[in-house]
Amino acid sequence: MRTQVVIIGSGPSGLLLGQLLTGAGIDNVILDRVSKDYILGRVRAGVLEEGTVGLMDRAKAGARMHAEGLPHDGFSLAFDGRDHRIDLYGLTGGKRVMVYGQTELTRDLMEQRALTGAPSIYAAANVAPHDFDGQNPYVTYERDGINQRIDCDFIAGCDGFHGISRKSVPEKAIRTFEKVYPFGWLGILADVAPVSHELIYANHPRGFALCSMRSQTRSRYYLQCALDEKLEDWTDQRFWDELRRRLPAHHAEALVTGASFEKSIAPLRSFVSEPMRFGRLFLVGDAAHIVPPTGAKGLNLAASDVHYLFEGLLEHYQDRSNAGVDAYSAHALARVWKAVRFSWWMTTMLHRFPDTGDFDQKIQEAELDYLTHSRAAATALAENYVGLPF
Ligand code: FAS
Ligand code: PHB
Repeated sequence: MRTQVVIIGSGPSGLLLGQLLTGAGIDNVILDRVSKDYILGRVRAGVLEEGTVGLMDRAKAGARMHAEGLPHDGFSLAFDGRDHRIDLYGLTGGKRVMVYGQTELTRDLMEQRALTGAPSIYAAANVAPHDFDGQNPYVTYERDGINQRIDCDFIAGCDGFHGISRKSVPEKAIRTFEKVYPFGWLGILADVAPVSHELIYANHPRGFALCSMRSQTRSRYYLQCALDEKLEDWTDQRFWDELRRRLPAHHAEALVTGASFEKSIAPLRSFVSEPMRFGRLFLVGDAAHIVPPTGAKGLNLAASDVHYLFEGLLEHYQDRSNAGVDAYSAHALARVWKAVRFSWWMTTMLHRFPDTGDFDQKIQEAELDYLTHSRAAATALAENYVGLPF
């Protein structure tokens, strides 16, 4: 088989890139090692920046997002028993975010791709990129016990943090930066009305809590937890009791509880690998970088990587220019590092660290006090949260 671009990974990065390429008449094949259902069974992000919304529209996959997604003009910081609203819309001259689950975004992209007939191969084992430092790269994989090969012009490594693409790059050619946080997030999904119409990020002496949602009838909550916590130790009742303790009283009293249907613990890390291009292999999304979800940046960074790579590939095929693909890594990393900084800053400001001393605690309090009393400080937070320009 031969195609123009092989995309390894059928998560948001791979599917969004695939849709944009197909729409531009650039042939591509998506490979994933798991099934569609497995991918749709993962519960992850919930907040989309306007840039991501725009790319979904350009990929002709935005209809349900606009119909069912929830535009949000602000969110609240909760600490010392009170709420402090960050007016995203007012502070950024009319920008907002869209609350719409990654699972649904992925489903929409899968459905649109199926309509185009562009090939996606699931349950592809032992996927491996080859000869990407030359002019004739190719990808091999195994399906139903038969070894396959796809020759191509370019390979997009959209295979996430644990994927094969970054691991296929010679160690001396790549530099990584990492910070692992000493806690995780215990998240649940429950079909109960959200405690508030907007998100609440709570800083509490017992630990961070986040109140989010997927719709007016489906809530998504998170609690900061120790890394050695076990899911089986967290009954729904224990979760709800702990969440109430970490919220201001009026929210704790209003909290609607019920049976959870998803419960998971995710570790938090900041990770960046440089560069993001190796000859004809490009790393995209989580394959190249990871952020703690506190800033709601993971999925949105994947989208901006896709934007830069798609524009570069479009230029290569339509204008016979390699300027875009040559600039991909520098362009993507410039935006990645600003989002990594913002996600680190939000995480550091809102979580309790095991070694948080009195001085660190006073700095956290001063940061929150400054944010809620200075328009300039709140504007800086708001412009990062809605997403810096592509
Ligand atoms: P993904 O990891 O989504 O997709 C990679 C795909 O590649 C997968 O389908 C995988 O099966 C496939 N793959 C991997 N190895 C392969 C191989 N060798 N061969 C073939 N295929 C292979 N972001 C937020 O903004 N907010 C959040 O709240 C949030 N919560 C998260 C919770 C968890 C537990 C995790 C892991 C991430 C979370 N994220 C969050 C970040 C997340 O949303 C990612 O940014 C997003 O999934 C990135 O999409 P992709 O780059 O497509 O990678
Ligand atoms: C979510 O709804 O899953 C979500 C929202 C905002 C975040 C992280 C996760 O910062």
